[in-house]
Amino acid sequence: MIQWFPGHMAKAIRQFEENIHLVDIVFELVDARCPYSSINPEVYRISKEKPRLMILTKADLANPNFTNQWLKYFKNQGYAAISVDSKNNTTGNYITKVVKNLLKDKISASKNKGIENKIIRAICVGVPNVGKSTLLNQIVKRRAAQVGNRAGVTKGQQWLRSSKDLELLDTPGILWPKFKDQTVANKLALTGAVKDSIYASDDVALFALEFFREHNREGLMKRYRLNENDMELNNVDLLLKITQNIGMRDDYEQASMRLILDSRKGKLGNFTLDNVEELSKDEGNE
Ligand SMILES: Nc1nc2c(ncn2[C@@H]2O[C@H](COP(=O)(O)OP(=O)(O)OP(=O)(O)O)[C@@H](O)[C@H]2O)c(=O)[nH]1
Ligand SMILES: [Mg+2]
Repeated sequence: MIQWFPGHMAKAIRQFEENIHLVDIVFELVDARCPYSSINPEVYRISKEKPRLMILTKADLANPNFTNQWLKYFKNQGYAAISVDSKNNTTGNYITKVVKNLLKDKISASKNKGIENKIIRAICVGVPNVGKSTLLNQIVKRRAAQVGNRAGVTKGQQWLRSSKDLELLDTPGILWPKFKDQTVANKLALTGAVKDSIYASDDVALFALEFFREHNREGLMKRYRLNENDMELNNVDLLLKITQNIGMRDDYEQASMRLILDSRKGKLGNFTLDNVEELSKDEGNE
């Protein structure tokens, strides 16, 4: 069972609620590799009255066809939605343009009142490690916010100022009190939104194997030198085989972590864990 809701999360949610009235727009970041599972229900509850921009981050690691399907899905739900690779230096200008376009009525209303350069304030929220600070650094074009490849780098809220009339509020990642189900928890753990110390790496590795053997079979076989016979093994035996092939003998926990880190780095290929078609099937059955 993965369950994580320490006190500082509750504090982060409270701060978000306290500051929502200060901003013109909410950047709701979700991970393009699991855009549905990383939607935080708390974000909707707190920000539903505000203009919102859904940003699918890490699109460079996701399956591009799935990203397009998800963008279509969110737009059908009435969201403004875009996907980004925040490693790309053009992303900051792109976001600035999208935001000014979304808020153009508000900006021109201010102009009519004689305010030439209205300051637009945005708050950036999402699960831990989704890329909030990295994205804001791209917009302000300097390393103003600390970033790092683990969940929980940003500890408190911080305003960043861009030269283009934008003020941006970076926030600590938030998870919600109860994950809907363990599949969601596994997806969040695999993509790095949950601290690595609080889940069993072999559980998440077995979940990953189940997914990759079906969806990224070639990438999995190549990375760990697996043959067709190996692919007949059940997940537990396949994990043991991989453990041997990468020279970790019987340390399957360490091998599990390696598998998780390799997949996060894209070493098994691009992937998207959430499938729009499965979702519409589920909704149809309800
Ligand atoms: N490949 C790729 N990596 C990204 C992207 N955006 C962020 N990252 C990486 O993801 C990791 C986390 O980025 P942060 O910006 O610190 O994430 P955060 O959402 O601020 O995380 P917390 O402050 O812990 O909640 C870093 O290693 C970034 O380099 C992206 O679009 N593509
Ligand atoms: Mg951060």
